[in-house]
Amino acid sequence: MTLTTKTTKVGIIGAGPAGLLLSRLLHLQGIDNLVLERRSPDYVLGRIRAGVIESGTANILREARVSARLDTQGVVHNGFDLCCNETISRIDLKGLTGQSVIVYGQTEITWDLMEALTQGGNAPIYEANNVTIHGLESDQPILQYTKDGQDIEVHCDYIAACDGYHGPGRQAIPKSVLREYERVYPFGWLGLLCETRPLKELMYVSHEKGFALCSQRSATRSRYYIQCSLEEKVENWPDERFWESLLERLPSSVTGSLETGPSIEKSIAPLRSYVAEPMRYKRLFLAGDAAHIVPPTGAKGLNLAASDAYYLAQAISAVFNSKNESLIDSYSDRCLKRIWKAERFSWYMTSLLHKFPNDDLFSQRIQGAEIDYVANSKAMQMALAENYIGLPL
Ligand code: RFL
Ligand code: PHB
Repeated sequence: MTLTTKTTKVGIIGAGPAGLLLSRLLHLQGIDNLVLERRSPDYVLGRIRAGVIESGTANILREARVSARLDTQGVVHNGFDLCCNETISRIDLKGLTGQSVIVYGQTEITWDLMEALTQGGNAPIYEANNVTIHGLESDQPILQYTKDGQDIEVHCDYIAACDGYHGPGRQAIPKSVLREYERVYPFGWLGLLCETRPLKELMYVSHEKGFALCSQRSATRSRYYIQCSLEEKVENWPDERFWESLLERLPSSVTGSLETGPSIEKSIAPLRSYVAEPMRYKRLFLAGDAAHIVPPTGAKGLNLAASDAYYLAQAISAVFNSKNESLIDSYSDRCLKRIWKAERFSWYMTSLLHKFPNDDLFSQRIQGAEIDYVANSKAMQMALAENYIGLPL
């Protein structure tokens, strides 16, 4: 087999939100880069994930000049409902903080970024197989991959691993350097996407049968989640069973207005909190889910991926455009400060709203008291709102 050699300033593994956004921001700074993605574009766009965009993330997307559809089709949400059995408390994000969030799917952001990269002549390389990292101890690390039966190596100044939780990037950091922090929750989320009119705002529900969330993608597309056990299989959840379980958990004032319909997609996601430190080793940088996972209850995963990409683009462009290495040296610490606060918030929301199978009665009462406190205290609502809209970049 012949070996083709290429060079680039920044080799990026992964064409999820972190990799695509980093590529776009670097491209706008005139910094040559190459994105390698092992899946096809359709596969990447078929993954149904996040839906809540912080205003800071929206500003990054504006800076990346990929916000035309976000700004016209994204739905601004000024608050959300927090429910416990029949009690509904509105968390007035706008009233409490002066800010809102935008509901706009990760699929749409991914599409907007793919389109911008392709238009800019910097399209990712999809179906790049067996990506491996070499020469991390040198000044020119190498990414090797195969594409259409050809072996290709890319000589890079820097490598950005934006390859998600299971990618090869983090594995390339020696075990003696990496510190890992993890919490695995004893449940998952079963999600259903359907073409029906959603509730007006998002609704997070704590119920004795388990957590539920009513979310949305657009005026005609809804996304719902229910807490499920880790042993559940999607095949055992025909739509009728899903709707029945969801309706059981919602307050009765809402059940009449909930539109049900056939699912377009249904999947189960386990819940995990995870952080890897540091997010840099030599010329390799981790960004997004490659370095950290949050349970989705706080709606922070995509937003953290965006802030990492933003900090990394700033740091790399300072090196190439101003010969200044200070931001690249502080990249990991700068990201981790923000990440740990989002980890705390996501853990808090998860602990507050889910039913923990092994909780004793004392823990259940404490959880009930906490929900009651949030429902009735402006100070608690303020703390929650401030985190939900996103801490400053
Ligand atoms: P991604 O999106 O996982 O992208 C990583 C990419 O790397 C590719 N890859 C490889 N490419 C080449 N070679 C290899 N060996 C490779 N290995 C992997 C993968 O194919 C993939 O394309 O990570 P990134 O870019 O860091 O983005 C992170 C976000 O996707 C994630 O944090 C969010 O989706 C989390 N999340 C939410 N975040 C929010 O901010 N708000 C939300 O409302 C929200 N809801 C959610 C969520 C995640 C969920 N699931 C399924 C985990 C709801 C759910 C149910
Ligand atoms: C979603 O719409 O997928 C979504 C919304 C809010 C969350 C998590 C997921 O907290």
